[in-house]
Amino acid sequence: MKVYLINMPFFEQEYTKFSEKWEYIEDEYLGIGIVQKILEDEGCDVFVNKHNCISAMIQTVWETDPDCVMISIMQTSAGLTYKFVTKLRESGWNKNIFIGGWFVKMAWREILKKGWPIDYACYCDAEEVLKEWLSDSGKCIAGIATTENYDFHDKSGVEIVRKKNVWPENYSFSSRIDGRNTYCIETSRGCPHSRCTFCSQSCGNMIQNKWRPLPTNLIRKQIIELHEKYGACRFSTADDDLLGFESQAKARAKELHELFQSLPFRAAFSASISVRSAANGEILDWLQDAGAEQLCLGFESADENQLKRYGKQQVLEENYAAAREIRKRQIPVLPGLITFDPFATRETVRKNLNFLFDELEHYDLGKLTKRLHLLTGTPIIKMVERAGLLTGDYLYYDYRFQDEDAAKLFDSFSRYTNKVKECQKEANNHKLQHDKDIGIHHRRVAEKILSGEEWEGFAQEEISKMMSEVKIKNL
Ligand code: B12
Ligand code: SF4
Repeated sequence: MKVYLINMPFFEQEYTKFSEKWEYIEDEYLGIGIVQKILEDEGCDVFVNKHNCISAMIQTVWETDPDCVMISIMQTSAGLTYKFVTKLRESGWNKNIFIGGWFVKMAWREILKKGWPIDYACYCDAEEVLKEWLSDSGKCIAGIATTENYDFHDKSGVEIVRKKNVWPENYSFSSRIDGRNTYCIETSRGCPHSRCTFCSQSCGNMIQNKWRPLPTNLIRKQIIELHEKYGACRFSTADDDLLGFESQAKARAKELHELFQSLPFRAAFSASISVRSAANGEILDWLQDAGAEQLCLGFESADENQLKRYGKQQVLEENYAAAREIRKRQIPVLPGLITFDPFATRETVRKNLNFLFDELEHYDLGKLTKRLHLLTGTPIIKMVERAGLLTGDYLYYDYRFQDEDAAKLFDSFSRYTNKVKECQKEANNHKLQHDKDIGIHHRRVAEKILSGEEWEGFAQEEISKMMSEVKIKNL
């Protein structure tokens, strides 16, 4: 079978806006690489899309004439994919279109009900179903929905998929490209909590028992292979939660420590762990000693009500305890903090920014405008809808702020961000993205805005100071 494989391009992501892009996270896509590897192993001819424009993609589909166009879709590429498949059909192309990825996991019902001109929608991981589909594409397979067998999937598909999920027994390596600084690895799948109201894992988690570790011999194999093939020594784990359930997080940290220590070279890695695990100093010590150089932590809020709204597992005190332990060890951290949501008030924003500035000494510009993104299929959408604040549709939901003051604050932070962004970019060009002397100016302006006083003149002065500091630091 000839397949044209598309990782659908998407609009600008938050990570890359300013200084927040984590050095360890490169835009590497394990999922689509796994799809490619499975297809190739099964003897398919795979053409990987290189365009980021719809007309060029359509032209290439006609030129390569595949039996099937396969597309990986994220929420951020949903609108573009809809346009693409519609236009591809309008151009007269009538062979199979097969879609998958996180947006499909979350929105396959809407996709089929709205009559997207596609043939197959995979709402689980490719390892679980793709081989079976390749051997008989006419079969009804739990995990791959079509318009014809919609009712079966709607009624029992998800449950069957979860029960028959055998990852990591069917673990598949991903196709890779040469020349990265950091390579992604998996050490587990799923999330033991799976209940945050804004997160895809709360509905799209198909992993049995929510979280499953990869045996350490396979992690080791992954690392060694990437080292031998590409010289990789830096790894970024794609796990939602590196350590899993609270009851065994410490044991897993120890196990990973042993594994990294046993490598014939010094490896460094980044990972996401739960706030609860990070509040445990012993766990942090194991990880740091193993080579963890950056941690991603979902604090999400320093406001009790907001934290509850988000359905986080931890309580406020745990956020503070984790911040303390992290600071003590000077571990670079990428804090998840969703400051603005439809129900935020000035007080919510103040608490969140104070937490960021005081507890984490983190002054990243991107954080000032961090707002909740509504992912299709997540529980928080119902809450926003009930409050009459929901706008947009399943392709891209949006919302209004309930509190006028919060709306004004968001507008002021956005305006400040626009004013200062060229200066921040200049700082980034000189590798000053994490420089606290530069960042502190953002803090000052943020505090001025929060105080309700006139801030624009003050911001201008701070920007000028920042500019001269960037120049001086660069001499
Ligand atoms: C690493 C990561 C990133 C990296 C790489 C992104 C990527 N697409 O791989 C970076 C930093 C670039 C990133 C950015 C963003 N991310 Co991100 N990211 C992740 C993370 C933590 C791991 C991704 C991963 O490697 N998973 C493991 C692989 C094996 O799974 P997979 O990619 O889903 O692929 C499997 C299946 O989906 C399926 N599949 C995928 N494509 C196809 C296609 C076909 C035809 C078939 C049959 C099957 C199939 O089979 C694959 C193999 O098992 C996930 C959480 C997670 N656990 O997945 C969030 C996650 C994917 N990210 C998310 C979000 C929201 C974002 C951003 C929008 C954040 C932002 N606001 O800027 C951007 C968008 C960028 C984009 N469009 O890709 C959401 C997606 C929500 C959604 N419903 O679409 C997730 C699920 C987090 C969450 N829990 O909500 N992210
Ligand atoms: S935000 Fe993190 S903890 Fe919450 S459900 Fe998603 S992956 Fe799990």
